[in-house]
Amino acid sequence: FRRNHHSVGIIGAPFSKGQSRDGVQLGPDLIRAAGLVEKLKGQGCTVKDYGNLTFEEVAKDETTGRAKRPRAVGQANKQLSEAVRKIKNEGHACVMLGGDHSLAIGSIHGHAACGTQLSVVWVDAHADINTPLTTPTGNIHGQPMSYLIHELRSKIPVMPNFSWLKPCIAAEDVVYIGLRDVDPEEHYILKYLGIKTFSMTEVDYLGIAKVMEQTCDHIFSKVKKPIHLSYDIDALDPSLAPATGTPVVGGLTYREGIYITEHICQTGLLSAVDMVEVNPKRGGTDNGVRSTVDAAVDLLLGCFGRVREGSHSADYKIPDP
Ligand code: B3U
Ligand code: MN
Ligand code: MN
Repeated sequence: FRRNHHSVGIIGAPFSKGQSRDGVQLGPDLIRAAGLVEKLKGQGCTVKDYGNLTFEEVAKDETTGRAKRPRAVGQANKQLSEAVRKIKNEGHACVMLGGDHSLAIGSIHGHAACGTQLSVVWVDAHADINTPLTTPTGNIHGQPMSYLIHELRSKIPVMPNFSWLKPCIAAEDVVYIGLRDVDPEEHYILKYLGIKTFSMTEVDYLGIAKVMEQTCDHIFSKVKKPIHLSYDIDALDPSLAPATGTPVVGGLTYREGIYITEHICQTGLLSAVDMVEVNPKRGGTDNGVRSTVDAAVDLLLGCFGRVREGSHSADYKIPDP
C-alpha cells in the first residue's frame, strides 16, 4: 500500500500584524528555503506552490476593544480565506505558512467555506482564545479561536474589515495539545465551553501516544470530519525551536511534536495545516533559527507521509545481480 500519494497546495502568508515583533513575516520564504517543496516531492507528494500573498498597508488602524490593528488583520485574513478556499476546491491538502497565528482565522474560515464541518487540532503553548475584550496584550494572534467558535459569537464586538467572517467551528470539534501558558480569562472560556485540552501536564501523565489516541477518539466520536491542524511552532520546547516570538519553557520534545503529525497523517483525514510563528529575528543564534526552521519542515513532512521507520515505493524490487 502507499501512504504518500498526498497532493499538497502551499500558500505563504508573510504577515506579522497579529503581534508586535518584527520577523515572523519571513517565515514562509525561510521554510521554503529549507527545502520543503523538494522534500515533500521526494517522499512522493504532488506539490503546487501558490506563492505568497501580498498585503497592503493600512493607514489608520485604531484598536477595537483592546484588539490591535484590526483592519490589517481583518483584510489579510479575508485574502487568506479566499486563497485557502481555492486550494481546497482544487483538491489539495492545504499548507499555510505563516506569519503569526492570527492567520488561523482566514485559514480555518477558508477551509470551512468548502462546506464540510471540520475538526481542529490546535498545537500550541497558548490557547489563542482571548476575545477582543479579554486580551491582556491586544495582539490578535492570541485571539483567533474566539472569532471562529460558534459558541462565542455573542462575545465578539463588531470589528472593521471582519464583516466577511462568520464563526465556523463548534467547541466540541476542537482539541488543544501542548498548553502551558493560558490566561485566566482563557482558562474560564475553555472550561465554560467544555473544550478538550491536553496541556503539558496531560502530555507528561499520559504520554503523547495516549494523547493522540484520545484526541482522535474525541474528534471522531460522532462523524469523521476533515482535520485542520493548526501548528504553532512555540508548542515545541524553546531548546529546539527558539526562533519564535513568545517561547515558553517546558514544551514538546522533537519526538512528541513529530508523533502528533505522524498520528494525524495516519487518520487519512488531514485536510489543512497551518505552520505559524517561526520568527528568524528571534532565537538568538543562526543555529537556533536553523533548528526551528528544520523542525517546522520536519513537522510538515510528518503531516504528509514521512514515517521514521522508513518507507519504499509499492513497485520496488531488490536488484538481481
Ligand atoms: N495569551 C497572551 C499571550 C500569547 C498568546 N499567544 C501568544 N502569546 N503567542 C495573549 O496575548 O493573548
Ligand atoms: Mn498560537
Ligand atoms: Mn503560541
